[in-house]
Amino acid sequence: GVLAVELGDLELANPVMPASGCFGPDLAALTPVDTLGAVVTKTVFAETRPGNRTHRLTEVPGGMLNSVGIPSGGIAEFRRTGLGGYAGLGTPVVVSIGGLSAREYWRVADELGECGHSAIEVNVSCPNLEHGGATLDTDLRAMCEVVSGVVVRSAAPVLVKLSPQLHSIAAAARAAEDAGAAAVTVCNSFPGMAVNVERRESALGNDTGGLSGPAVKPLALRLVRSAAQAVDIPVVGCGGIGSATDVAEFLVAGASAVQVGTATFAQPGVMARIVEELPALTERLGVDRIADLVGTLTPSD
Ligand code: RRO
Repeated sequence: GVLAVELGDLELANPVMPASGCFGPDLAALTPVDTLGAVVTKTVFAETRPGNRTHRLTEVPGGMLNSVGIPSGGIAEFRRTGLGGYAGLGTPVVVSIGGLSAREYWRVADELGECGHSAIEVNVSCPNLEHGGATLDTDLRAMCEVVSGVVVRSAAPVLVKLSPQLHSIAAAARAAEDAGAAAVTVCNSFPGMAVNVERRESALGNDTGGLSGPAVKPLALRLVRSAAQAVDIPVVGCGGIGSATDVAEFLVAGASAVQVGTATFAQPGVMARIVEELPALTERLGVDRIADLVGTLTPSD
């Protein structure tokens, strides 16, 4: 079809999927999920985790801050509940996995086994989970160890979700490619915070959080461009996407597919609407297939 895209061996009916953590089974029940290119689960850990204290979300101008802290029921429950409730929705499922050490990531991959999922997305970039003061992907050797270990354990393609605040997104994307990643997702939320001046407190229970939404879109676009120029594997764009035009911008900048996160909080139907609007936009932009837009950015006159 006009909207079909490829992420390596993974074929998607269209380029639109939710960002990890932004689309639980509850929202899925209210949405025509089979219209999406894929669904992406909340990051799954090996064991149960409670997540951070409350005040996990706060609105800021142009976006949202979160300090959710990856509550997880653990991989055993995730399997028991049919991919955490995402199985059987008629849409490819991408399972986001996390850990505090390489062994933990590998255990999740081992126990996931072949569970009917279409891909794994390795989360090496949660801003609310610091591996010794930074996200895991700031240490490219540690990241590669994690990713290559997941790749050998997975029959399904492995995506790697990267941070926005790296010294070089190009170097990190190349490292993920060398470790066997089928695609990189660029990018996770940006480190941020909001201050309540009356109370002399952070607006978030955990003090700092991850910034997402329209405020980060130009930053994410640039990172997508840099990553796409650096690697031969596809890039999945993520950061402030809320319309069909935004999707086209990310594809032109070099993304082969996109993730929608923050926009789904205010507009649960936003992804379905974007998918509906994409054929007309594709036609208006003068290409036969939406995939023909990927990486077509030219220098302005
Ligand atoms: O759960 C979270 O706090 C969280 C995660 Br795992 C992530 O990868 N990105 C984010 O903004 N929040």
